[in-house]
Amino acid sequence: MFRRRVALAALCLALLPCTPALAWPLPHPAQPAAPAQISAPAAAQLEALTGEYTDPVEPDTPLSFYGSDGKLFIESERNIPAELKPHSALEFGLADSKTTFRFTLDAAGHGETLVVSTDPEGSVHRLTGSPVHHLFHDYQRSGVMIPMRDGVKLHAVILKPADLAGQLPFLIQRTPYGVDGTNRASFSYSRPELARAGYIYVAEDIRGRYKSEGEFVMSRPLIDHGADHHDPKAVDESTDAWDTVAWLLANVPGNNGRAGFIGTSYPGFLAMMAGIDPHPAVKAISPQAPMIDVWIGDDFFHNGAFRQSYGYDYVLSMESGKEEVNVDYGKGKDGKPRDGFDYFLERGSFVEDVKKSGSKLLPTWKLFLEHPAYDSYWSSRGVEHSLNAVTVPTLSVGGYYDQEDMFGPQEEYARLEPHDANHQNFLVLGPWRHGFWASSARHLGNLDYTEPIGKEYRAQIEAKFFAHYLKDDPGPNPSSFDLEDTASFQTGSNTWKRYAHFPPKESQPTSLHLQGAGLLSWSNSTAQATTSYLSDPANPVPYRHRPIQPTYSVGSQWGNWLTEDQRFVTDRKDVAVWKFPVLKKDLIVTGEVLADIYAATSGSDNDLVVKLIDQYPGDDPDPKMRGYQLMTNEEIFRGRYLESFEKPTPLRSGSIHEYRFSLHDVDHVFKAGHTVLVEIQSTWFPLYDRNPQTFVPNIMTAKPADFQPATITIYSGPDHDSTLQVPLLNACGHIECF
Ligand code: PG9
Repeated sequence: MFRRRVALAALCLALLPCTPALAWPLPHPAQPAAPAQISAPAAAQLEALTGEYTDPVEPDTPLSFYGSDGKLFIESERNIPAELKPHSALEFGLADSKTTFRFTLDAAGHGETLVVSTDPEGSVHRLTGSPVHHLFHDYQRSGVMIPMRDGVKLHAVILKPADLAGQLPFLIQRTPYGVDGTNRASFSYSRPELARAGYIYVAEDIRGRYKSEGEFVMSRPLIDHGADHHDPKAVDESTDAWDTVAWLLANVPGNNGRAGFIGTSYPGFLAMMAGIDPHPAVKAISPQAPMIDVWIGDDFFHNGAFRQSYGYDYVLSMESGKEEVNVDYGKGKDGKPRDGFDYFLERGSFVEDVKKSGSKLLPTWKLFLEHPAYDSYWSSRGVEHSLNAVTVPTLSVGGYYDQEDMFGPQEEYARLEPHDANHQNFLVLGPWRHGFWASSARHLGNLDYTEPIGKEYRAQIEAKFFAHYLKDDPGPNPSSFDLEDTASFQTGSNTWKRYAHFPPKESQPTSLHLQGAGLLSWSNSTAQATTSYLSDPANPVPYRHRPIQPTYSVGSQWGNWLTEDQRFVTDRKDVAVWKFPVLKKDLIVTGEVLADIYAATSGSDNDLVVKLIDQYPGDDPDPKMRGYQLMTNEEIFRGRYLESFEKPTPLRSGSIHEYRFSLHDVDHVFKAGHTVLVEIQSTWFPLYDRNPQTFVPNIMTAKPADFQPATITIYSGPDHDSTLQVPLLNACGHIECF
């Protein structure tokens, strides 16, 4: 979930870096304890604190403090000026939040450091210069109810910059997560570059959410646009986008007749919908981490494997009412918050999760229970089937470490690319978690990008994209939009790359063979070999370090799990490992990684999880990365769907089956001195429900006795050559050079 009305800690985990600069405004601030009344500080005291304070670890959103009229103010690039209330001579707070700012003074009595109470890392900001002032337009807010063709009215907030003359385009975000908190401060905070550029910003509650009328349908299927476009009762997110644009053009003066859509995740899907059969005024869309198909590869299933903890948590949060509710796993016997691993293991299967939830049967839970396979209920929600034209310039944005919708943006770009005769299909990929390009951080978990890549993307690509296609005057040449096709922040080398197509034509799919004895090699071995492990559903492999908190709870580690060091599971007996010799030369892997694995099970159903890992050397200059096992690609496939996603079939026990599936795109340099690992396992819990490993018609209702250990055997050698296809950009003629 991209944007939720949650406390700061959850907000900064889910979306933005936990830097104090982003600690406010909160949409619904918690009520602070009333501070004792302190008399106003003297002007000289305020003067002593004046300055710009920078977090040395995340230096790209410094905080500026200055005195005016006997009051202390704070602002930053993304925070409009706000007055601070004195709690003591050196501690100040914001009127509407619990955030406090505590200064220390140097020997001369001038501000030296600053600690912001909400910064979980406890980082200390240091005085780095004079306060800096930023441009914030005078966005005036109004709330409206916009009628749709079927009479349902949708609630929207409009922000119009009163200080800008001339006609402006609309920038629209439609969302299920509530727009009441949208105002000048929140727009500047969440999209500083676009707010500064000046748009008529519109945020709209979709059907059935928050203050909008009508019924909410999760991932609402598209109607038949050929047939139904003029049927006033046939509505979907595309017609709602159309009707919204039509109403805005007619009712909001000062517009230039153009509209753009932007959004991340669910709002990304909604931005994509605005581009399907678009209103003629829609001139640009940027679907960011959109879900494309929640059964094939996004939020709820991956290749048929059910995302149990996510499907449970998200649906409970979203469908319990018109607004999100918090999900809680309760307390364990020790009185501590319950570990999600135990919570789901004890319940057994999804039907038990639902029964014991204390909630009524929610619509999407019902769908999970009654339609576990890819039938028309799911395929009708799959947007990829409708992506057969680039109707408007489209900027898809995705993260290589997106824990929710990694598949969506990659698939959207790939589906549109063959139809892109006019070069209007663009892609930006970077090593971000879900939506993390909204932050200006240089770090993601333990990863150090060395630059604020989100900020660079927003300023150099996103802002220019919308200016180019929407504004009457997009600005002088140096600021023009110049992306040919794809921009990717390549990990390992930590550099931005631009490609005329993704994957670049030069990248060559190359087989990495899983040989016997745990060896990875560019050549196939002449001898047949097998690698086996016992997969026991009673003791599944955790997908991330335990304890596992509810997905979006305060302090949840959900956001960064794809970047976690895999050493916590590599030595398990139910994880098979193949290793490449230490690299002599950098290995540049750019494009889609494919798994092609020959495997057998002693049971009649199974899951295969395949991970490609960059193992750092033991003497890496960064102490926290020494020996680190960083996943670059990973995916799961549920064996019952090998023949068909629509009709699951049992696997023949002992027979060898070929599992061929995508591990998605990557742009990574495995550096000389590093090692490449491939790992295969058959559980990844509780993100994925456990496969009973004995075929049952519906895994959602599997009984405890159905869950059985099974021996999984992976084959290597001439007849059954298990490989990973890796797209090499720097193949050096003789592949052994690595
Ligand atoms: N990943 C969230 C979601 C989107 C669509 C369907 C279900 C979940 C989100 O962040 O909005």
